Amino acid sequence: MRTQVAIIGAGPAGLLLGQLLGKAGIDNIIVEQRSPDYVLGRIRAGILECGTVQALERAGAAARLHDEGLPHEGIELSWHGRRHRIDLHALTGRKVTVYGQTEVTRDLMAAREALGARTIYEADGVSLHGFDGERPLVRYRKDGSTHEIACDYIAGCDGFHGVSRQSVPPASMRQFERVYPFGWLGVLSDTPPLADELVYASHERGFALCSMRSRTRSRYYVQVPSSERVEDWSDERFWNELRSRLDPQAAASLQTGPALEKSIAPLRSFVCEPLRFGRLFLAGDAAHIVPPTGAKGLNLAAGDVASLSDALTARYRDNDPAALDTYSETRLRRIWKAERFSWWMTSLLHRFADADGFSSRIQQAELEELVGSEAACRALAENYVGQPL
Ligand code: RFL
Ligand code: PHB
Repeated sequence: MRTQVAIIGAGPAGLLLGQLLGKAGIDNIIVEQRSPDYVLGRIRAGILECGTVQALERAGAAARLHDEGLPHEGIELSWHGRRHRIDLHALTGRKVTVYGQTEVTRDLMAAREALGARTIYEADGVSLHGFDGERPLVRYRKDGSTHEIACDYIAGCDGFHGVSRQSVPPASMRQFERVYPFGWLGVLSDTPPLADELVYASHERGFALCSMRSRTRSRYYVQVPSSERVEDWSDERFWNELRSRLDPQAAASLQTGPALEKSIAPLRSFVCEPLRFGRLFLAGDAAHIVPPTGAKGLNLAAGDVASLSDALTARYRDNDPAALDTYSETRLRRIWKAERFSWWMTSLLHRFADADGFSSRIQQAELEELVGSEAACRALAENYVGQPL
């Protein structure tokens, strides 16, 4: 087989890139190790920045998002028994949209099918070759035989554990990492959301987040130590823990129900530099991870592939490689801004088991500053809503 761009991974980054390239007339094949149902079964992000919505519009995959997505103009902080609203729209003129990553993925899969573009699901043993030269190659096994895709470029969109970044000689890259000593235990339930907007709670017992997928489906998280096992969390234990971390009014209005999904996600900050190795480009979680506190992961991935598709389009249409040459540097500036914000929001709202008295007082002073200062709220709001494309 031959194509112009071979894309590794059919998560939101790979599917969106494929769609943007397809719309620009650039042939591409996606190679994914899992089945479509497996990909759709992963419950992850819920908040889209306006730039991500714009990218999905450009990809021709935003119709349902506009029908069913919930525009949100603010978020709430629950702290010391009270809730404090941050008016994102008044502070920045922008909103965010609540629309699940699962739905984004579903819409992109449908759009890809309508374009008639090729996706190879359940590809085993995917390997990348020759990206340091002129003729890159992707090899994989399926149905008992080995297949090869010859291409001009490879886009590594295969997430944090993918093969793309691991194919680069370690001496050619630098990696920066922080692993946090806790994770998020998440529950999805068919119950009405706690409030009209997301509630981020900072409490002595730990962080909690009340989010949603629709007016009838909620998504909740509580901070747990990294050593915790999901099997030890009955629904009842989860709801009691969540309730104990909310202000009294929120706790009283929490509606509980059976968990449709329950899982623990570790929290990590990670960046790999650079993002380009010859004809291989990394995008999304393959290149960087943020803790979910700032709701940035999916949005960064969308920003990466929007910029990569523009760069590849300039290369093919105008024979202009300038944007491909600056992709890594340009994106890394944005990525580090999101890394800083996500790290800061995580540090602000979570309980650290090893925090001494000084660190705890500084954390409390910073929360005090936030709820009392419009300038501090604006800084948070600008980072939270993100930039248009
Ligand atoms: P993905 O989604 O991991 O997709 C990668 C795909 O590559 C496939 N793959 C391979 N394919 C072929 N060969 C291989 N060797 C392969 N190895 C892997 C995988 O099967 C998969 O299909 O990465 P992508 O596309 O870069 O997308 C990134 C986002 O998924 C991620 O950043 C967000 O989910 C992060 N995130 C959030 N981001 C937001 O913007 N807003 C949020 O509100 C938000 N909430 C969250 C989150 C992530 C969470 N978890 C579980 C870490 C909440 C949570 C709890
Ligand atoms: C979610 O709904 O899954 C979600 C929302 C906001 C975050 C993280 C996750 O900051």
